[in-house]
Amino acid sequence: MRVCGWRVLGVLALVLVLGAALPSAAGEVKKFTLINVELDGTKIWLPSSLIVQEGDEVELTLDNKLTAPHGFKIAEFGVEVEVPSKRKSTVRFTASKAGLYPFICHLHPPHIGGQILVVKP
Ligand SMILES: [Cu+2]
Repeated sequence: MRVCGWRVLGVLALVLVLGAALPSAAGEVKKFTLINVELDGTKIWLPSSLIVQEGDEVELTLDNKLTAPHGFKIAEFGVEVEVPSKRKSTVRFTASKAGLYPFICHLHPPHIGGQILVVKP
């Protein structure tokens, strides 16, 4: 009985390892944290490129480290928020169609945005 128990544990451990190694499936919640920083006088949301699969739920935590409010907008997916200074905001949307879509700070056009690449599963 004892050996059998260890075998079960071994199989469970193998399943966990394989599960962690497999690529994530479409339709999962993909979570990212973006940080708003200033480099040489330019404000930037980092990371500036995100990649998800079509159909994914995407959750972005926007961490504004700066001393003024900044915006975050992805027009294609109806995302538009203002993040107060030194605060975090979380937005969630469905990446419903494949393509390359820009994100920007709609409060300050010179503020550097980025892009989200939505690929077919
Ligand atoms: Cu801004």
